[in-house]
Amino acid sequence: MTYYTMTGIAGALIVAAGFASAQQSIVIGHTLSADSHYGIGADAFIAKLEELSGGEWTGEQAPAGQLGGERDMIEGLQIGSLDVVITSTGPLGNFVPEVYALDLPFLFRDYDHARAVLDGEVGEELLGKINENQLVGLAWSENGFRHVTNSQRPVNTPEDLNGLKLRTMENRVHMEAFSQMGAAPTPMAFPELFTALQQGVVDGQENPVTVITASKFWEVQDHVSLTGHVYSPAAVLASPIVLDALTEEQQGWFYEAAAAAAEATRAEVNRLEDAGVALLRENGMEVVTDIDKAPFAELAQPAYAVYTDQYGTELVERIQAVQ
Ligand code: EAX
Repeated sequence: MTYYTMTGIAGALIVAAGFASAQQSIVIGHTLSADSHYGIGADAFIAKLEELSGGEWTGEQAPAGQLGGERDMIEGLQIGSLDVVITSTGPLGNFVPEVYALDLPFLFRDYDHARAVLDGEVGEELLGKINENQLVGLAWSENGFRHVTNSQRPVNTPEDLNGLKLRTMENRVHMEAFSQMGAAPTPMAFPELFTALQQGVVDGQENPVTVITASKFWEVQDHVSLTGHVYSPAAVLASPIVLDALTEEQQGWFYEAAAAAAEATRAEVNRLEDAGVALLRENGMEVVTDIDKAPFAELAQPAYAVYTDQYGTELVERIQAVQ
C-alpha cells in the first residue's frame, strides 16, 4: 500500500516536472524564402503557438525546400517525419483528388471570391477531405493568382505560348490547361526550378507575384504577363501522427496558430499585389499588364474535364455560385 502510494506520488512528480520543463519544438516546412509570404505565415504560426502555450512550445522554419519539394513534404506529414507544412495545392490533388477543383483555370473571379470560398462551406468540406487522407488540414492560406514568366518573348495572346517549354507544378489540371493553351508543360518540383530556368532546361514558369519576387526570378526571366490563369491557394497542413499525440487543448493551439499564419500570409499577398508590378519592373522585368483573358480561358476549358469526368460538376458549380 505504502509502496504504491510512494510510486504514485513520485511518478506524478516526475511527470509534472517533465511537462514543466519539456519545451516542445516544431518544424514548419515550405518551399519559399524565410521572408516570403509563407515565411511570414510560418513566423506568425510560431509566435501564436508560443503565446498560447505560455512559452512551452516553440518552432522554427525549414524554408526554401530544405526538406524537399511540396510533394515530398506532404508525404513527410503522412509518415510523421514533419510537423507542419505550408504548401500550394499544386501536388495536393494527388493525395486528395477533390482539391483539384480549386486548381481549375479561370475559376475564381478575384481574391474576394477565392477567400469567400475557402473561408466558407466549400473550404471547410475540403479540409475535411484532407483529413481523410492521413493529413490534417489546419487552415486555408494563400499563394495568389498565377502569372506566366519566360525568357523568350512577351506573352500577349495564347499564340505567344506556342511551343514554350513551361515548368508547371506536378498537377494534372494545370498540365492539361497549358497543353490546351499551346505551351509544352514540364512538371517539376519547385526546389529544382531556379536552376532549370537558369540553365534553360525550361523557358518559363508560372507563379504569383509573391513567389516571383520571393524567388528573385528576375535574375533568370525577362518577361512576365499578368495572365492570372489560376488562383493558387495554400494549405497549412499538420501530421496526424504529431497531432494525435497531443491533448485537445494543444491541438486547439495548432488550429489557432494556423489561422494566424493564414491571416499574416494574406496580408503580405495584399501588399505585394499592390507593390508587386513596380517591384518586378524595378528589377528589370518587362511586365505585360493588359491581357485579354478570354481566349486563354476558352482554350483552357477542356482542363475542367480532368476533374469533372471523374468527380462531377457539383463542387465546381458551388464554387462558381459563391458571391
Ligand atoms: O507554393 O511549386 C510552385 O510553383 C508553388 O507555387 C511554390 O512551391 C509555392
